[in-house]
Amino acid sequence: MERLDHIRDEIQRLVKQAASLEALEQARVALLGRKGRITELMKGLGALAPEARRELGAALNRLKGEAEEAIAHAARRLEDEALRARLREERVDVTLPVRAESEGRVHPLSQTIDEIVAIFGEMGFSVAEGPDIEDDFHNFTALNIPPEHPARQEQDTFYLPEHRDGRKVLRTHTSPVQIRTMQKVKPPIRIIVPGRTFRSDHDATHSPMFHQVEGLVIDKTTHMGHLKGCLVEFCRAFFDIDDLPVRFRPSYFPFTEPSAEVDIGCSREGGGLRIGAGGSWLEILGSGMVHPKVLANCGIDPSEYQGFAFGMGIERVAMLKYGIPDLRAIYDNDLRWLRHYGFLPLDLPSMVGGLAR
Ligand code: 2NL
Repeated sequence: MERLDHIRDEIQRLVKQAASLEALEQARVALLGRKGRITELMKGLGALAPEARRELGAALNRLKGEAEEAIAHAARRLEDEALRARLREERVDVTLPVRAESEGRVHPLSQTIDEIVAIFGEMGFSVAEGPDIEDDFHNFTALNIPPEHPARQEQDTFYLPEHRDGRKVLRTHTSPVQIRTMQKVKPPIRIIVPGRTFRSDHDATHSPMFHQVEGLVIDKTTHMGHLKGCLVEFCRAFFDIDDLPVRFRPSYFPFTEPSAEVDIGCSREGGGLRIGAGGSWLEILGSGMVHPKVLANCGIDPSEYQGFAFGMGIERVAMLKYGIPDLRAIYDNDLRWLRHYGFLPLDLPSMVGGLAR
């Protein structure tokens, strides 16, 4: 019993002194391990008379419990201390600016998409997305594109091998996402659809994979005035020129009626091009009132609803805005090019203080 009191003091000393979880584990082994002090005493119980064995056995069990409790308590204390130390040391200041020497850049196409999304976002549009691989109905038929239309030819469109439910195609525009939205959502609808698109075209000014943003607004009384106001506002915000001239020129698309091409003012001097007032025009968007047949194809009653749609090429507007001369360099992933034309990660596009800085 005297030895037990002695061990009890030792437990308190060992456990208090343990400065780390490793040291505590050593103390546990020294007391409760296979050859630990308490374990050894328990092994010796068998040699005692029944009376003494019962008394000492009970005392040893109590002592074992106390030791386990003290060790668990110390372990919790050490874990708490370790966590507090980490929280003290490993603080991250999320308000710090990006390091000037940071290598990462946002690709100008991503930056341009973010800017376009920010502008239309302020006008109440949300972003919709859909699959790159489409079926004939969503990519062509629903859009009132006739079977003999050149866009449907093998030459212009990437078709996948014949499939059990017909021929699949790499979408040639992002319109199928709008078709899917109209099939699914009861108007009012106000979406923009940025994304990858594919056409069998490859030269200095065409890439077989490129990007588009299309937009769609459907409501009971949406009219051409809304189309014009929305797109004039967009052009001026995107190019950051308040008095940018914008004109609507009659055109034709199978999926809109009437249709209009949108031009912005520019000046051409000595082979150069400057966006802004200047007597010349540059086409940047296609648009129109959604054809009643397209609405009907999507299960929307054209006598109840109407709306407008538009589309633009992202590479083209990115090249215009940021003075990128060569389309092909956009996809080369040349880090020198990215360092020159890319954006810092925190150069977030916003309408406050201009979109691009
Ligand atoms: C262009 C022209 C345009 C649309 C795209 C559209 C989509 C649906 C219904 C009706 Cl679901 N129209 N999209 C309309 C007019 C023009 O894009 O030049 N794009 C680069």
